[in-house]
Amino acid sequence: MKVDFDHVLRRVMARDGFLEYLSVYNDLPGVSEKIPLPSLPKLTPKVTRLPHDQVSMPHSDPSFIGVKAKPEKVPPLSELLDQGYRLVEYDGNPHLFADSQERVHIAVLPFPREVVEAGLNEAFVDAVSEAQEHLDFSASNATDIDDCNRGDFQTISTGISHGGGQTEPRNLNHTRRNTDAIFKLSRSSAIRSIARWQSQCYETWMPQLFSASKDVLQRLLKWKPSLAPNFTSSIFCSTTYNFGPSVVSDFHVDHLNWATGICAITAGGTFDYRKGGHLVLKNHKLILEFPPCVTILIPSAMVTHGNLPIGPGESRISVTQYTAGGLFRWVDYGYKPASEYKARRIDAHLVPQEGETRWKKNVGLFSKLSDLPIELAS
Ligand SMILES: O=C(O)CCC(=O)C(=O)O
Ligand SMILES: [Fe+2]
Repeated sequence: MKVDFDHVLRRVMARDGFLEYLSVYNDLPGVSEKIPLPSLPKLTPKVTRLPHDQVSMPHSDPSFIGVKAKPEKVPPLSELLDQGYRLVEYDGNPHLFADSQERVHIAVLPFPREVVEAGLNEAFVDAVSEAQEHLDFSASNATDIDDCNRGDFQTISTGISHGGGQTEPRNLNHTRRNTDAIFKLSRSSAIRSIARWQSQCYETWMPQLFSASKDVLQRLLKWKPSLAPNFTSSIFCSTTYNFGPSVVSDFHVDHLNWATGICAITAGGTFDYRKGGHLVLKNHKLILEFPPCVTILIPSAMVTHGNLPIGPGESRISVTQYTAGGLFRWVDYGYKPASEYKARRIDAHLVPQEGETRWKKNVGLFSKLSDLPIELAS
């Protein structure tokens, strides 16, 4: 019998007191001064404190996107350990990494057990493999083995985007054939549940950043109702599917993502997560064990990240959701291109210094541990 994973997830979320975020179309238009925290029972994540202050992380001058960097190979585990990297084992519980200001910076989050036990990983792999058979990776907004700049694997991106020469925000274009395959994939119950869970994780652990991302999506939908989000249950504007057999990314930053925004990554496949597939974070010298059906939230425009290889005969896929920084710029600049916005301002010389103010304000949206409904082990 076919399992509806999204239904199982919603049932578990309702039971556990998660705020069910039903639709991105709710509460339009949506900025509220005070961000209500999800009505969760106290959670007891593990917390690791990092010595870094997020304010000193890399960002572009106007602070909408990150800084472009050339991808490079991730050194082998033994070399990373020699360089002083720390291996972080996965123990099945939520694990938060906070910066020196006690702000949640990175989160490693298991999927609810009931959904995994219902066979999520297998269904995720099946849905992605089936789409891969039908997709044409030589078409636009897809990358083939040879030209994917994050590693040797095929990818396809879909959703609302802005940047890279587009005159205004729009849905990424796909051929008829790819549109059909993406539609089928994104309607599969495995992918719908992953999309919902990724957005829910963002809301739970970084509620203010979540709210800013939701606000941008809602404003965009109001500005141009023909824009179509990938999922009604997720506030992220874009999704990238990374196809197997071996998704092992080089060290990279996703510099076009919102400078302080989160990329939610969920892994799948058949591999020994104690031996490979780890997410390596260069800025923090961390090597995170990353099993199938675990979701990791990272600010992917500021943190250089990549994977360790998996073993021969193993397979690994991943799906990510994020929002492009160009979309935040479009909304902040009054739904105009940056050139037009600056040309209309008589005090255009102030625009660069406003970038620094924006950066500090947005870094302040990462939740403080003390603001979250959590119990910290003393
Ligand atoms: O698969 C992963 O763990 C990382 C994927 C990633 O960083 C990306 O798609 O940008
Ligand atoms: Fe990435």
